[in-house]
Amino acid sequence: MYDYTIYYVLSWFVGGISLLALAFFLVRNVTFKEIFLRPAIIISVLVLIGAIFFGTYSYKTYAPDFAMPPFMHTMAPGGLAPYLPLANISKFFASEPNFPRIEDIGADYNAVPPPITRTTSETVEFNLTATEVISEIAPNIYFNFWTYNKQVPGPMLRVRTGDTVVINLTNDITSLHTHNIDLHSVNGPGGGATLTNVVPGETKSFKWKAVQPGIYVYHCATANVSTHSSHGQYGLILVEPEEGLPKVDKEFYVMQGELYTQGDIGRQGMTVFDAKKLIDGNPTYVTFNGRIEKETGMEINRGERVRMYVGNGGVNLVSSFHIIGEIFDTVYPEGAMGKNSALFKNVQTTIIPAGGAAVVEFVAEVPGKLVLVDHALARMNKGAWATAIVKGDENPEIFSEIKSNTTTAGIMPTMNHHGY
Ligand SMILES: [Cu+2]
Repeated sequence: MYDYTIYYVLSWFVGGISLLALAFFLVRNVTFKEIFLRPAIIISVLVLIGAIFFGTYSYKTYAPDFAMPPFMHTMAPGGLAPYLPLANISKFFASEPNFPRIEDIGADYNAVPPPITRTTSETVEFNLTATEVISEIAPNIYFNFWTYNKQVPGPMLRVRTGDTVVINLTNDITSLHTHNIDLHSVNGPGGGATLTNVVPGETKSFKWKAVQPGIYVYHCATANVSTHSSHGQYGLILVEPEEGLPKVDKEFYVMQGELYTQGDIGRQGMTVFDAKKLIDGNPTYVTFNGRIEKETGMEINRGERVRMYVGNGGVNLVSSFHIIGEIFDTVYPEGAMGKNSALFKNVQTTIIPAGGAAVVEFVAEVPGKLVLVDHALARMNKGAWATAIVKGDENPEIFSEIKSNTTTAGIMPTMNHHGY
């Protein structure tokens, strides 16, 4: 995992040594001294160094007080974007052996809690653990994810309107950072964040009443909020309406998220968080369920009615959620549900805001592969896609090929596997 980091450091080290050796040789060389060690040249160089210094000083920007509310940011006063202080880098490497290694960071699309059948309110309790782990964004591209329960997104939670919900949040002893939880389904300061700030090894609890149905995002809201969310700390909680949701055959849990890493997309080895890209809103990777898909995680039988709970952990992009090869017959726009809440019918693409969610439903009429995307399609190149397989017999009434006797060879350009 660190091969590439070692090569990187070595190349700087070897390069630096050779430059020093060259400088040493030149300074000792008589001709060099004769040419360059003259007052005019020395003064020019000093003036240049002075100009660089004052130029850099005059470029001081980003007053922290308008960057965000002062109580919500952790960067040093007057500092730039929240870069890692050098001390944190050494702290990271000292703690690194303790971080759990996770084979597959992606939450299981099928891990949706079963529908609630009871008709009375109860007190429901959830235990979540904030854990900082190491896992892969794609094969051989490693990242220090911050998680709830060692997965991205965190576990999907399900309660019923009227329930009292107890959240116990533990911060794993191996963590380097404070974490908390803000549930958008909570009415109260910080959505619970103010009551759940936990340092490594600590547990805090709070309770709240689920008064409004909907599908809600939860996330870590520790300063810097956007840094925690863009390390993977988000998930969904469904507050079912009292009467429940209509029965479907299959339910899936999907969340779009963003990862900001230094260097170009595809850089191998351990990749480091890039705060500048975060502030600029230019993620290196856009993912469904935490990482680039390894294998199809959703299976549907032809004719089944499917419901997907789709969230957007953000923190910068609005998702234009679409499934290539399907039409949503029903959408709960922005996750709105319950009495007097209107459903959308027959939708091709639905908007899911950063920190928002939607529910989409469809019947899989035709067998084959479905592709979930953010239809801002350049994001597919950054990983924003996932596949679902529909199994079963062909359905020629809905979809079939028309065999033709004429050949199109030589007329249509042949597409290669990249689709160019
Ligand atoms: Cu956090």
